[in-house]
Amino acid sequence: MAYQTLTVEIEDYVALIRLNRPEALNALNSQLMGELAEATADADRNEKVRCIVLTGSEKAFAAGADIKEMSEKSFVQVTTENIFSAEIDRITSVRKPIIAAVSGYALGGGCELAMACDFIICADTAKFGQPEINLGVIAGIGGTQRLTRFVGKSKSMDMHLTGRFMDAAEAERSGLASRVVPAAKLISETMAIARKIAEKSLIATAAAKEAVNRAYETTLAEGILFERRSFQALFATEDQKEGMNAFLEKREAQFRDR
Ligand code: CO8
Repeated sequence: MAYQTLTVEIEDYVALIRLNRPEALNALNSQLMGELAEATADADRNEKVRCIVLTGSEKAFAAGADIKEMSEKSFVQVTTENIFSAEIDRITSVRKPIIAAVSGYALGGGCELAMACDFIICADTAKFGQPEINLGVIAGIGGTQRLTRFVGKSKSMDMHLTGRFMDAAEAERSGLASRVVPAAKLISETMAIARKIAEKSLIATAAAKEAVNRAYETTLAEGILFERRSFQALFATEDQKEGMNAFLEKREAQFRDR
């Protein structure tokens, strides 16, 4: 399918989705969010895709929601349109792992979009921020909740109240990004990580994703029970037998998603 605000390339079972509105530093407008929800759902259905990488340009992952598109909206409009909430929900309901590869600015809705992915690898040039406070508003697609869960209350408050940016080193140190890589290697390194994930059993990666995400939704005891049941259920798959037999036979496992 052809998109106007992003591109999709599929290689080695990894879909690389690039946001592509360079004239606005990949600011998220309704067209981009609609296309992104469609592209991720498409990748989720596509048998040639086992992991997804979402990225932007070297200068910006995304500089936030499109301020031009939003500025004149009324309270009634933003309430009835419920902007971007359906799109973010569609993206977070994708079963396959999604890695955000962040270079340059990930601000406002851009930071929120990166956090809605499963984990973030960033370039040493990355700058994260929730500067909505400077526009007289606050984060609107999960930032106050997700950033707080990533980095804790103190740093999250600091970011949301002052609008300051966090650099790559601080993002890694505080748990927002899982790894920092040199900017020139961001895509190659992230694609290598995605290819590694793509080699695993799709049933197991989806179960791992679901169980980790559960940690944000429930109590420890419920989460542990959920994990235990998922672990036990995986013994009904051929991939569990293949994975364990391959280890014992000292060979590479050949997972077949069964
Ligand atoms: N929206 C629209 N256009 C943008 C945005 C944006 N968020 N960010 C940058 N642009 C445009 C600029 O207007 C400019 O366009 P033009 O050349 O036509 O004037 C072009 O991109 C290049 O930008 P700059 O010239 O400003 O580039 P600089 O390198 O000087 O600065 C910055 C880069 C620091 C990233 C700067 O552009 C900036 O501060 N941008 C805005 C960042 C921001 O405030 N983001 C938060 C937006 S609000 C938000 O995300 C709310 C999320 C929740 C929404 C939920 C919906 C309900």
